Amino acid sequence: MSEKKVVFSGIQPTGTIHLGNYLGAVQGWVNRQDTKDNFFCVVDLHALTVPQEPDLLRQQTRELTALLIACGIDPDKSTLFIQSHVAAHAEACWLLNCVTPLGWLHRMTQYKDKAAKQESILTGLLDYPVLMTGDILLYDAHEVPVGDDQKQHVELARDIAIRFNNLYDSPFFVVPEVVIPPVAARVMGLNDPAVKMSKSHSHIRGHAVALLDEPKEILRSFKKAVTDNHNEIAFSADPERAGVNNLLGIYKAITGKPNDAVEADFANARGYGDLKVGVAELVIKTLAPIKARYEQLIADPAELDRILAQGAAQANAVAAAKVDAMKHLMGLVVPGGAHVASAE
Ligand code: AQP
Repeated sequence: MSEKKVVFSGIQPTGTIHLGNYLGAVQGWVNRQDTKDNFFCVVDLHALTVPQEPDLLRQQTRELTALLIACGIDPDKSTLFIQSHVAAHAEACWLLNCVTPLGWLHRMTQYKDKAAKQESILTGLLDYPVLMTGDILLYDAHEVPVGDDQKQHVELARDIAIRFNNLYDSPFFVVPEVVIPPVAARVMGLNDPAVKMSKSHSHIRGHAVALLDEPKEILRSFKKAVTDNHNEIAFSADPERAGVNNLLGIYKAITGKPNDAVEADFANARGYGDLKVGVAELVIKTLAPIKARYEQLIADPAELDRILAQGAAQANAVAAAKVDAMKHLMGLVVPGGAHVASAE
């Protein structure tokens, strides 16, 4: 058996991923591929928790898969798959619903934020963290690398795992740890540095930098980034200076340099204009090879289908056995279930 720690992480196909998704999540996934046993999932079932246009969702799901590979996810090193291709995810969600107190879900801040923006709140939106818990627990993931915004959901997954173990069989589930990136855990909107950069705000011009944006568009978004009147290029925790802090944080996350080296790179800048152009040029240079590789992949649908089938088969081999064992513990008759009972 592999000694490597198991990692699970997911991303929603709700639009082209942006610099926040890339620096807060995907870049870390890519960098840990050789040292961990990774499951990376395009979580299309999660996307359904708010209304979607069916053809567009299908298209975005394929595009996101291609984009993840273009970013450096290697399907021969990591298991890359679409959530709805592995039926165990929906099944695990139902089973875990039946051990999760409703009050735990009402406390989730992302639910409260998203629900406040919906005219009619779907049950799935409230249940989103339970589906996510199933995603993680099915693979006995030790680590869940996510941006800061998902921390509360992983903590809930831990609580549900412990509750299930206490009710049925300890230690049936591995209790997962959240892994937050040391930098870029929360990339903020360029137009409003008080708000997290988000796919659902991408329609606001200048808010997000999508990974497939044209260089001209990227430069324009950075040039328009909201800053302040202090005219000092330095990291700061002052909310008034969040815009400059965000620009420096993006630069730091890409270069991997410490704070003083980042500030030194801008020591001769004539003002925020130079800072904005400097960060934009670095982002453009970083995204150019990703965009080129993406164009090749998306032009070859048969190869994408092959990769997706391979990922689904690998994920299914793990998840189907785990969900059968869950069913058995909870008192369900698993078809041909002697193998589950005899594995005890
Ligand atoms: N602004 C961000 N900074 C750092 N990390 C971020 N992530 C998202 N936004 C930022 C991380 O990206 C991963 C995938 O996120 P997701 O697509 O599954 O869902 P999300 O967190 O809801 O991302 P968005 O862009 O805000 O999407 P919408 O608008 O559709 O809800 C996660 O690890 C997340 O933490």
